[in-house]
Parts: sequence; C-alpha cells; structure tokens
Amino acid sequence: MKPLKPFSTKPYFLLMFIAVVFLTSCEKKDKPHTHLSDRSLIPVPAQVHKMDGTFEISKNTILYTDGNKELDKVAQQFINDFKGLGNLELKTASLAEGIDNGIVFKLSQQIDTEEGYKLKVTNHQIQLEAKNPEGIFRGAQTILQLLPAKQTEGWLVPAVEIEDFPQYAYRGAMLDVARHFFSVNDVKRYIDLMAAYKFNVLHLHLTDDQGWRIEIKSWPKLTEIGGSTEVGGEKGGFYTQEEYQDIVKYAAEKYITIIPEIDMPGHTNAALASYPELNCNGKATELYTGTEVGFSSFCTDKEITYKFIDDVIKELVALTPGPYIHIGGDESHSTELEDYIPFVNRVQDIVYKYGKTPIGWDEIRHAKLKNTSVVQFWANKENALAAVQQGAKVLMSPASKAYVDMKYDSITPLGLSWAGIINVKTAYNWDPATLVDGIGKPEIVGIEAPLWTETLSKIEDVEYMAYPRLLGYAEIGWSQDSLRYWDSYKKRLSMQYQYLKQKNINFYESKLIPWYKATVDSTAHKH
Ligand code: TNX
Repeated sequence: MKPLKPFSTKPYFLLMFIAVVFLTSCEKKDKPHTHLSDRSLIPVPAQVHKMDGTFEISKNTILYTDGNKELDKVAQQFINDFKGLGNLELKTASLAEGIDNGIVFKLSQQIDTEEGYKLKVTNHQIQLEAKNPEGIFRGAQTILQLLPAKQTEGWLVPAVEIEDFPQYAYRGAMLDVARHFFSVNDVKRYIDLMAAYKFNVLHLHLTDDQGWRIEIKSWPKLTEIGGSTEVGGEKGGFYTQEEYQDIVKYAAEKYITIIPEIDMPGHTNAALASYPELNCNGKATELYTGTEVGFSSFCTDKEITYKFIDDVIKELVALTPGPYIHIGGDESHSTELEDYIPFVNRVQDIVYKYGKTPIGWDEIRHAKLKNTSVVQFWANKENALAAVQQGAKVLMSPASKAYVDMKYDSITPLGLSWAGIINVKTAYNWDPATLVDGIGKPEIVGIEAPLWTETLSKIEDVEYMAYPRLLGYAEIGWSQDSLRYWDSYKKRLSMQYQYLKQKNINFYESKLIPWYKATVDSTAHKH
C-alpha cells in the first residue's frame, strides 16, 4: 500500500463532503415545514402555484414597507392581527434595495386589478404586492390564512405564488340593527370577521318599524322615542353620530364601506311614532315591538315628509364617505303604487342632490330610475329585470339563497323560513350571473347577504346564523366561477374549523361539513 502524501487534500475533501451532507440532512430534519395542503383559502384565489419550501415567521422577522403612510397602516393592522394570534410583535422597517428576506409589503404599478394582489412565499421571504394599500390589505388576509390557526412548530407559511383579484366589486353583508339593536362593539366584531374573508361592504339597516337607530340632530325624537324599544319590547338603542362615524372609520381601516339604509316609505313606524306630523292624520302612532311587515307608510303627499327626508339624508351624507345611500322601498303595502312612484322619484333626486347614489330594494323599479341607481334583488325577478331594462344595475341578494336569517334546517332554533331552508350547500351553490334570465355579469354590481334580526337578540345569535354561511358568500363574490366547486369548498370550509374557533365565533356546525377538528399542530410535518 502506497503511503499517503503528507499534504494530500483528498481525504479532507471527502470528510468535508460527508460532513456537509450530514449537516444539511440534519437541518432538513429539524427545520419544521408545512404544505399548502395543510391550509385552506377562502375565498379561493384566482391563481395558486404551489412551491417547495416554508417561511417561518419568528420574533426576528421584519416587516418591510416602502414608506407609503397608508400602507404602513395596513402593515400595522397585519402586525396587530398576527399579535392577536401569536403574541409576537413583528418589527417594521423601510424597504431598501436588495432586501430579500422577511416580509415585504410593496406597492407596484405592475398590478392593475382593483383590490388585486400578488403574493410570493419562499423559504426566506414573503412578498406581497398590489397597486394600492387596499390590495395589500386583501392579500394580508390571505397570508393570515396561510398561517396555522394556532401555533404549531412555529408560525409556518407554505411556499406558494398567488395572483388574485375579485370577480365582483361589491361584496357585502347587511345587518339589521333596527329589529334588535346591536352595540358599536358588536358591529365592529362583525366587521372584523367580514374583513378576514375579503368582504368590502357592510350595509346597516338603520331604521324600521321597530326602531330608529341613527341620531339625526335636526329631528332628535327619532332616537329619543323611535330608538327606545325593539322587537319583544326590550330597551332598544341608537348610535350617536359620533358612534356611527366611529363605525365608519373602523370599517374604512379594513377597506369596508358602510352603506346606511333609511327604509321608506314603508317600514317607518318608529319615525311615525316619533313625529305626528309625518302621519296623514297628524297623529303619532304607537311604538311597535312585533314582527309584522307592511303596515306603515310616510304620508307621501305632505311636503313636511320631503323636508324631513331631506334633513335626514343631508345629515347622513355628511357622516358617510361611501358612495351609496340605501333608501329601502320594500314591502310598502300601505302605500298606493300611484303614491309610491312619485315618492321614490323624489327621494332618488334628494340622494343625487347630495352627491350620492341611491340603492333600493327591488320594488323601487316601479319608479323612474336613473341608470346609475342600484336595485337590490331580493324576491321578485320581474322587478330585477324591469330595473335592468331601465338601465339600472343589480345587487344580488336572492332571499332563497342569500338571506342569512333563513333557518339551516327545519329544527334550527333561530331564524325564519319564509324564503326556504338555506343549508350551507344551498347558500354556496349558486351563481349570481345565471340566477335570473336576462341578468348577467355586466348588469350585476355584486352580491350581498342580508341578516334580518326579528329573531336574533344577541350577537351570538347573529353569528350562529351568519357563520359559516358568510364564508360561502365571500367566495361567491370574490372567486372566479370556474374555480368554485362544492366539494373543494366543503373541504376548505372544514379546515376553517380551528380558525373560527380561534376567533371565538359562535358558528353553526353544519352536518354537511366534515369539520376538521384536530388541532392544527398535527398539520406541521417533520421530514
Ligand atoms: C323581508 S327583504 C323584508 C324584511 C324582513 C325579512 C325577513 C326585505 C327587503 N324585507 O323586512 O325582515 O323579509 O326575512
């Protein structure tokens, strides 16, 4: 055997090679990682490319932004949301050339879709880009869904590339705070949950027979008297203008527009009980705490009625930055059609006079609509079609699919059933663009899921009816129809179990969904 040359490097190379292989394989073993299949995205994004790798958010992770003030606020919200989950407070820094680690939120003109975003997760970076901070906010919700609901072996985000944008510009939910009153904090909680699933509109049904819930300074008895009760005769409540503005601001931070509704000429008993002059006979009505509809009407041929409406809308417009004012118009069974038509025409003009666009329930199509006005389809297809023929746009809220106050099944303890039973599948499995012959995507502004509260007196009741169905409406509004399948949705919804629990939502555990109840810990893999 030939002796080794004293300074031969060969054996060292071999040793080093073995050491490197050993160490990297160890590192692989110890570094926890996760898979995209462990996560569930609702609404499903337009394009998802699975990649290899995992990004881990730790206490050392830095969130970089490119110095835009509004973007910084969105970053701060992400930090707060993450802190709520993980008790870790991420640090921020401004983005500089060459940064290729950490989390990056960046505005980019290369993305041209409203609310759209591009997200890229690799082993060492999460990069989120959008045209504006709103798109970043939507994308940040996706990042939160890419995290486990509870800490696993770390805050692991699977590597992925996502390009996403919404199918409809208007993705709403409605809360009836008139039948039962809900506090500012309840409404904020509703907003939080909506934001997580990319809704962008909250319609507040502020007035009805049973209550007037928004302070109008020039007509103070509306809330003093009209806001004093609710269904069942309990104490009602109302939002002061400051409280309403607080809601508007809170929603705006989550890129949710508040649309206030003053329902008229019917559904007006609370106002009629507050001011005798709004009644044709000059006498105030009694406050009403039952659940019948269709018995009240403003006196449509008194001038004071229009002075009243002008004052109300003027004050409301001053508090409402969003483009729409909802004027109701439904179930005016105590108003003759010949009175209803000129009434709606005048109210429509008042809204335009103050620079806003009116929305009304589908009955308003009887009036002469401007082609920028929006009709909210809820029950009558002919009404919706007639509105489209006038050139108006349609907001889709078909009661038999999208009314979240309908029962899930015949034994649901809460809710109503006049429009049918809406289980989680029925709520999900419909397409707004094919529901009414003659009304397609170009005529539709979007969808909205109304929640009427005749039978719901607590926020837990509201949540029980809204969740999980609201997740389905979120997906109908946001995701491409070609990507929506019940089987896929069902699986993704089942995986939201821990997320809904983690947020303490009192949701209905539908038997149609094979809820994935295991702690999310078991979804992190070591290889
Ligand atoms: C119909 S939908 C109504 C509401 C009720 C609801 C109950 C609509 C425009 N009007 O006044 O609260 O049914 O489901």
